[in-house]
Amino acid sequence: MKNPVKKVAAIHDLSGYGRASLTAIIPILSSMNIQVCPFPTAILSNHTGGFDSFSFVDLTDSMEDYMNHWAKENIKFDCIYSGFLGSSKQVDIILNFIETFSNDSSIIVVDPVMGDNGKLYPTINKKIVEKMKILVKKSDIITPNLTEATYLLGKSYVKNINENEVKKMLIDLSNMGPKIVVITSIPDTAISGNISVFGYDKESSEFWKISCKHIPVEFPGTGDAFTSVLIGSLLKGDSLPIALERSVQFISISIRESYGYNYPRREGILLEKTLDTLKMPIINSNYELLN
Ligand code: PXL
Repeated sequence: MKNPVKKVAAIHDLSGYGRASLTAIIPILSSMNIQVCPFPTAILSNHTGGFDSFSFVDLTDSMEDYMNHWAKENIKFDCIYSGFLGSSKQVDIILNFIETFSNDSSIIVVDPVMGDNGKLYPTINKKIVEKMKILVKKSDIITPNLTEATYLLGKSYVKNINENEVKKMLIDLSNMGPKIVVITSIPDTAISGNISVFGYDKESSEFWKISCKHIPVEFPGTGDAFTSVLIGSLLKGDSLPIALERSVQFISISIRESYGYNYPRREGILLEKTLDTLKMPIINSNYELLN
């Protein structure tokens, strides 16, 4: 049976405050006319980026029971999208989830949410990094930022990286399993003041680059927003470069919308002001095919 509305299983934490993970993913995909079914990995009072403290309930022990009730309903998802994990053990549960709830046309997206700016987030440990590599093997698409890409490859983080080095990382990551690899948050050394996203499609051997002006401010949750728009766009049938461009545009528009207001950056981008732009046709004027 074809789903009348595309369904995404979203395997992420619920952080009550701060517009990250599920509180960004649900409104974005819903605005793109896609149903989100959350499979929560942990419940936090707020995300861990920029707040002095947070409560953290790891849901590992309840996840099997939770998904067994879905299994009885014989649900199949058009996309299974995982992100922030509460423990390394959750990888085994997610592998089982993929087996149970996917069919031949489902896309498996792993955003290996582990860190940023060269460092791991406070609840992420080496065991989670190791298990994330196993999850990546089973994916069709991964969307690490530069920090997460280096952790997956066991490399050290360097901010100044040239295009050939990025291409090598994309190929090395795709050799771990996924057909499509996207690396975000790459400072553009060739054009100073720009930041880029690179995508690689293993089947067509094409490398795509989408750049935009770097606005010198960091908002937590933008990685979750980026991958959500990418998934929404791909599920609507857009090509990879157009989906990448739409995602870059949405993040760029949202940062510009938010930047001018005086509020704590840890509260994330002002999604509520920009969600409507997801309904607009995209004018793709930016993507480049690299040779
Ligand atoms: O946006 C990634 C993310 C997800 N979940 C939690 C986080 C973060 C980033 O800080 O703390 C709990």
